[in-house]
Amino acid sequence: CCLGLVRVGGAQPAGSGAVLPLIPQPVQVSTTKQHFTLSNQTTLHLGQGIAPGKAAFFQQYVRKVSGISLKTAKQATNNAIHLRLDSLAVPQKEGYKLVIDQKQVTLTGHDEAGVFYGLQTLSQLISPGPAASVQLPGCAISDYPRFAYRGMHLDVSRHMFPVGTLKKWLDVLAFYKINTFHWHLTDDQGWRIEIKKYPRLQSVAAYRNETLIGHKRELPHRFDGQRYGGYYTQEEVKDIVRYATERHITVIPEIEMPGHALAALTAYPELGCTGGPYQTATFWGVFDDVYCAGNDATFTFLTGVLDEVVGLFPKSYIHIGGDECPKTRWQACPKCQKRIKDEHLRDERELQSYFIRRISQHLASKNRQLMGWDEILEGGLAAGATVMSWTGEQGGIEAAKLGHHVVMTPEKQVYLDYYQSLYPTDSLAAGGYTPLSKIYRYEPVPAVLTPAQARYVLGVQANVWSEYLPNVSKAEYMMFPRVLALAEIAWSPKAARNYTSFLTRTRAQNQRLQAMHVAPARSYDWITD
Ligand code: TNX
Repeated sequence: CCLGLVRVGGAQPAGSGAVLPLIPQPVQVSTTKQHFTLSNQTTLHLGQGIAPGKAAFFQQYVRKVSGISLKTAKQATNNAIHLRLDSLAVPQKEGYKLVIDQKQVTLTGHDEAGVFYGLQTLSQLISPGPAASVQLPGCAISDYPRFAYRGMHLDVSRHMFPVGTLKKWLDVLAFYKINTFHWHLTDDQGWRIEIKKYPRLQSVAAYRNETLIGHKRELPHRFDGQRYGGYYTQEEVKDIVRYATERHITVIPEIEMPGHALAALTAYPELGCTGGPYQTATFWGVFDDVYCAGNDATFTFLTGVLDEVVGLFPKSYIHIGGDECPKTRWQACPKCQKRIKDEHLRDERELQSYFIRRISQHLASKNRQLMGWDEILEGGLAAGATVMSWTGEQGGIEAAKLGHHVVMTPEKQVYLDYYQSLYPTDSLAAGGYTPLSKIYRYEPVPAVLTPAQARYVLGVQANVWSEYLPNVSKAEYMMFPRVLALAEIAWSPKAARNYTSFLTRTRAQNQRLQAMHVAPARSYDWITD
């Protein structure tokens, strides 16, 4: 089909040598015939301003995949990897230059993130496997990201994953230069973050009965009426945030409101319009019972929750969900109707906007910015809100035109809970079809935006909803290698994109994923379009 028509990217200059197995494709690469030999004799020389711990993860990675131990050195020597900071030599934020010749490796970063990403590139050049020495290809790479926001989302409400696994995945995200982890912590099927002020979130909202959930073929062990659930303690949350920060990944927490709130309502039924009783959802979907927008207790509860959340996630955006909120209960609720009247609102859509604005003002008082799914545009967008465009591109386009920041996550293009193949025997997924090629060909900046409007597009994110991901191996099967396509569209220049080259490099990455104990799908072997 169309593979032959894909323009060969400008990133690999004509006449340069072999294609390096890197993902994302750097801005500029040229290769030489020389090689640098990495061995136990190679030292790591940390230049001015680079903290000794900065290269520790790189030393660990090299040891893990090859057995080679690199020592750090204060003095510059031959047979060394030199790390330097120089924001003049590398003017772009998060950018780096990497030069490998026979004698040495020189890595110059614009900032610490740049040095970090250069080390990721260097890590990717190492073929995994035990060895006394590894040959690194001679090259000169100049690189920096296209987008400042390069994200992956993970739903831990429908199914939860261990802290150790989250850390492993954070390592992998960093390896591909993704810098944002959007952590979907609450939903109808379970509340997964410890909030000390509201203990019933832990004892009630964190659990559900497993009788109806899922699909018999995929989840036979779940049809036994057992309780499913759990939550991340505040200590675990802090640990994840610390771990991510060391890897230049920002963690954005999501606390869903006003919809997708059934687990919280089960714990605190007085926050729903009918007063309950409710039951943490035992099947997937969208539920009519949402937080009551006419009850001030709802706002007391949510601001109480958010105050603890703000303390756990320093500096990040706070994502408040905002998607898929049915208005059925609000229509029948005297308190909600009174609020509509008192606040001179036109309808329930404006009531939702009132809800989000009130939360946004609270976050602003804590110096935090609100992020939400594109339904937060309904009834008017809160000042300063950043929009995540998931139902398509329209929400993102509208928000950018209004001068709001936007992250593009359109479901039909980049959802990783959708099928990656058309094989009838493929493992059950949410529906939809987002093969590797489709994600790779997605262009995050909608063509209808003017250059000035396009600047509001911060970047792009892939979303991993976990309804049909009951365990780690299924989650990895769905995430990898598709996350690699996302990583490349988020980082590499548009002109450098070349699907044929991407497939070759993805095959080479398979080994590296396995060295990191990740089991990817082999979706690159499927003819998908
Ligand atoms: C829609 S995407 C949802 C999620 C589901 C997902 C399934 C979004 C903001 N909401 O609650 O898990 O579809 O693909």
